[in-house]
Amino acid sequence: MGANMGKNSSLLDALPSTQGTLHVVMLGLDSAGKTTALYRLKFDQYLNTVPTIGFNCEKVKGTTGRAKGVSFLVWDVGGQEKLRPLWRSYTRCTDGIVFVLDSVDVERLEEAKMELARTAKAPDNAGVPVLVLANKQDLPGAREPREIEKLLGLHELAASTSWHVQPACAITGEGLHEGMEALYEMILKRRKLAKQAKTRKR
Ligand code: G3D
Ligand code: MG
Repeated sequence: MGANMGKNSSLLDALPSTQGTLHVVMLGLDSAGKTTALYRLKFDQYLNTVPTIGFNCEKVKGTTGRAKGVSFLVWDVGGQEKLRPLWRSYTRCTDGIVFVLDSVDVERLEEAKMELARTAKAPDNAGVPVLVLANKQDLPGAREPREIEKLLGLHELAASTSWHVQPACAITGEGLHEGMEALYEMILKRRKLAKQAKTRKR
């Protein structure tokens, strides 16, 4: 954790300009693989990094499909409840949520489900697309996307919340960029719908 964490303002001042960058928050239970996924996404490209101040934050570029060249500012906020009021002020207008799941850890699936529901149902996050990274697919016993869909209760989320389950292995990086592409597609779809709704109102 950064030792120089002062007031909110100094945190915000430390952030890079994010014009045209999509804001993505990475969530999930401890040891699901959030940090591994973030640095694996980052590792294949060489972009400026942001110093870690109680959490990790990296600018990552999409490499596949329409997400190619798109900049994402990805926040790996960890499980540090204490810091949430602080980062919430910055992540309020998040474009997407990446929920990282340990696909083997069946024992904590219920806990993961609750955490995801809490996040998706927060008023700040209404309609924000959710990418579920079904991580650790390299391990024996890893659950398949279809099963995870059911176990996480994704169908119970609000109809306005679009979601996608992407099997992944954060260690090799398999599935990570495909996941970001899927998230980007959902973000575009949401924007298009918002724009149409606005036009109709006129
Ligand atoms: P977190 O940031 O969500 O808390 P980490 O999780 O990224 O710190 O990862 C927790 C542990 O899971 C790490 O192992 C990491 O290597 C492992 N891990 C992450 N992704 C994968 C994956 O796709 N496959 C496998 N097999 N392991 C993964 P350690 O041993 O360091 O605790
Ligand atoms: Mg971590």
